[in-house]
Amino acid sequence: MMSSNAFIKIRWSTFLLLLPWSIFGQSYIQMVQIDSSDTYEDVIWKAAHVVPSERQLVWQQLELTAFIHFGMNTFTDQEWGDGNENPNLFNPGSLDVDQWVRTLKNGGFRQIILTAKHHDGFCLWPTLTTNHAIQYSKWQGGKGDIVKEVSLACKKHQIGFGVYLSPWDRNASSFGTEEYNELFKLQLSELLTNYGEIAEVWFDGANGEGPNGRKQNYDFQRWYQYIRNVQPKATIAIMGPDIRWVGTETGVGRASEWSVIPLKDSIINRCWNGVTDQSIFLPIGDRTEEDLGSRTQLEDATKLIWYPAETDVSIRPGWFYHQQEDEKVKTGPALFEIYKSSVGRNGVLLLNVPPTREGRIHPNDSMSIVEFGAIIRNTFKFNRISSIRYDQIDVSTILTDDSLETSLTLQKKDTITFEIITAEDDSVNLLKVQENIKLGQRVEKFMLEKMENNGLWSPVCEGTTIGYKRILSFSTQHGRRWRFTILSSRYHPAIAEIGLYKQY
Ligand code: FUL
Repeated sequence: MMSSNAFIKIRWSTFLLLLPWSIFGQSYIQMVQIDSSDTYEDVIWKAAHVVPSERQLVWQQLELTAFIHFGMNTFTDQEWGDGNENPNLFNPGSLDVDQWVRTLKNGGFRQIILTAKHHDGFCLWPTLTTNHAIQYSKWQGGKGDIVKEVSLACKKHQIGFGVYLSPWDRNASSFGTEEYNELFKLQLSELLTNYGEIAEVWFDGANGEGPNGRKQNYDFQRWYQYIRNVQPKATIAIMGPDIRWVGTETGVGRASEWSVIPLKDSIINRCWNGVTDQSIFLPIGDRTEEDLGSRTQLEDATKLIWYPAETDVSIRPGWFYHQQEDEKVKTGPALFEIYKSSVGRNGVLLLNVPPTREGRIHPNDSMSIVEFGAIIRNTFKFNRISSIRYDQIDVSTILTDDSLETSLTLQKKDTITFEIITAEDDSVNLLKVQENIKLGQRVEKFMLEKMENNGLWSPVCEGTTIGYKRILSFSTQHGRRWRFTILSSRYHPAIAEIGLYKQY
C-alpha cells in the first residue's frame, strides 16, 4: 500500500506508470499534484487523466435526484425558521411518503434527499440531541419518524436515500461552542447508523448566527472522517469534498462545465489505499465564477481534482411548500429545459419538490413531474442515427448502445470526424454526446454539421465541454448525412455515446 505522501510527491513520469486503469483494471485517481517541474503540457496531460472516485461515478450516473424540503417551515409558511417554533406545529394531516417516492420515481428520479434538519434545528427523527424534534410534537403521539418512513419507502422503490443536515442551527443553545460540533456529530451518527444505506450527505453552505448571537467554527474534518467510516459509499455534497454546488439555484449550469478543476482549498486528509484515492478537503467559497476549469485556470494550478457540479433548483419559487405558490409550479416542458441545462451540461439535477402540510406532493407538482419524465423517456427512446463511421469503420454499436461501458478512445486530439447517417425523412433538434469519464474529461470543442442538398456542409451547433453528458438543442433540421467533429481535446478523447433526437 502506498502512503498518501508518497503519492503526492510522485513526478508525472511516475504518474504515467500509475495509470489506474492500466494497473488495477478499474480504479481511480481523483486528485493529482502539479510539480514545479511540470511544463504546461504536463499539466494539461494530468488534467486529462484525473478521474472520478467510485462514489462520484455512481452519483454522476444517477442524473436525476430529488430534494424534499419538508419540516417546521412547511407548517409556519416560512423559508427560514428561527428555531423558536412550538414542536406541535409540526402536524401533517395525511402523510403519504410512499406517494412522494412513487411520484418521483415515475418522473425518473433515482435518489431522494430529505431535509432531516433545516436551519430552524427541528429534527424530523426522534433524536437524543435536542427537544426541538418530532417526538416532542403530538403528531402520531410523539412516535413519528419521517426519516424512517422516507428511507423505507426509498428502499421499497429501490431508489437512493440521502440526508440534508443543516450545520447552521438556530435553535441549539450550544451553537457557537465546541459542544455543538459534538452534538452535530451525534446527529450524524443517529442518521447514518439507524436508517440503512445513505447515498448522499448534503451540507448546506448557509451559515449564520445561533440563538446566542455566536457563529460556529464547524469541525468538518471530523464529520467527513466519520461519514467515510460509517457510510463509505455516501457522497458528501456542497460543503463537502465529493460534489460541488453549481453556483446558482436557477437550474442552469455552465456552458463549459469542467469536472476537473484546480484545487486551492487545503487537503485535510489524504489517503491512497492502492485502488482508490480517498482524499478529502474542505471546500472554501461558493465557486460561482463562470470559468472554473479552462486552460487559463490550469495555468497556475497546484493540484487538480475531480469535483463535479450538482445543479439544485426548486420546482416552485420557494424551497418549502407555500400554498400561494400552487400556481407557480414549473411545468413539465420547463423542467425539461432545466434538464438540458443541468444534466445536459455535465451536471446532476437536484430538483426540489416540497410536500404540502397534508404531507403529500401537491397534484400540480405531481403532474409536472410525471410530464417531465414522459418527455425525457419519449425524447431519448429513439436515437435517429442509423450509422456512425470513424475512419471508414462503422462504430455505431459502440456509440449508440446507450452504455458508458463501451467507448471509443481516439488516438488523436483534434479534427476527429464522425460521419453520421440518419433515416431519410428524419428531423432532429437535439444532439447528445457522452464521454467515458472513467478515463477523464477531455473534449474542449466540438461541432455538428449537416450536408445540404447542394452537397455542402452547413453548421448545426457547436459546443465546448462534454463530460458525462452534453445535450445541445437547435432549430429542427431535416437531413440524412451529418458530421460530428471534435475540434480540440486535452488528450485522446474517449467517446461513449452520440445521439440525434427529436424533442418530444
Ligand atoms: C440554502 C438554504 O438556505 C435554503 O433554505 C435551501 O435549503 C437551499 C437548498 O440551500 O442554502
